[in-house]
Amino acid sequence: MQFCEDQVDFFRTEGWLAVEGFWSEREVAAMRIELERLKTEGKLRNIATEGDGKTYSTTKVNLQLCPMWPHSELFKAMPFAPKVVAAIEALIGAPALLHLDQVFLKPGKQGMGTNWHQDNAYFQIPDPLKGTALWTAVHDATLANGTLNVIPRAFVEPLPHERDGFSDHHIRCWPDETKAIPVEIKAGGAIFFCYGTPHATGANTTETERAGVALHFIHTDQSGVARSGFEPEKRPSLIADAATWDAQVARVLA
Ligand SMILES: O=C(O)CCC(=O)C(=O)O
Repeated sequence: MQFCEDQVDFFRTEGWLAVEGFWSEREVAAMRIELERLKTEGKLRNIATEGDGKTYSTTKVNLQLCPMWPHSELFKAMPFAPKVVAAIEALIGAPALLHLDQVFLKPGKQGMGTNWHQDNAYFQIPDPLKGTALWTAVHDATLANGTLNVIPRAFVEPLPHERDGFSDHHIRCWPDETKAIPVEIKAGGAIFFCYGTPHATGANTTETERAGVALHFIHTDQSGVARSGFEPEKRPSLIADAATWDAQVARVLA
């Protein structure tokens, strides 16, 4: 999938970009099967706390696995699908590196949102447009099940962050929420948002789960200064590998 100039301009001006149908139905089906396996094997853990950042919640659930790649050949191959490489290079420039991979899964009714933050509060790269998340909607992401909200054009200003009391490790900020855009997107859609864009997700008030797989990428020239993610010397180069991705999708669906 090649982005047109308008899409790239939109990303660089607004700090985010939504693309419906980025992944095929087959690919989404494979992701769901693989997430089910990881859940059944107990690989996802509840990071929701009671407000003190320490005591785990017994009523609210925010399931996370970070990183995913040691546990899943499918998710290990996903960042190198040729359309991902083309999209990332169009948005942040080439050469690029995989920085981090993770999943956020909110079970029906109990699923808790992730509070406002800028990824760059963690990663600290000098140019927030040279890093981007690719957030994949594994299920239809709606207002009711806690889709992603973004604040457009806010990526240039780093906001003060504090420990988020409702997570065992996250930090959060308090942007002007009147400017927030809730981005509803169908399963298989992708939302790209640069490292400076404030974003948050809501609670899942529906009966069914919703998952988002978040892959983070940086331009190679930011790698020496970027914090966290893969160790700097182990950040995989973004080289397209159609054969491995196609084979993994076929294997999981078989
Ligand atoms: O899906 C979510 O709940 C949170 C996503 C997020 O905050 C991120 O990808 O940085």
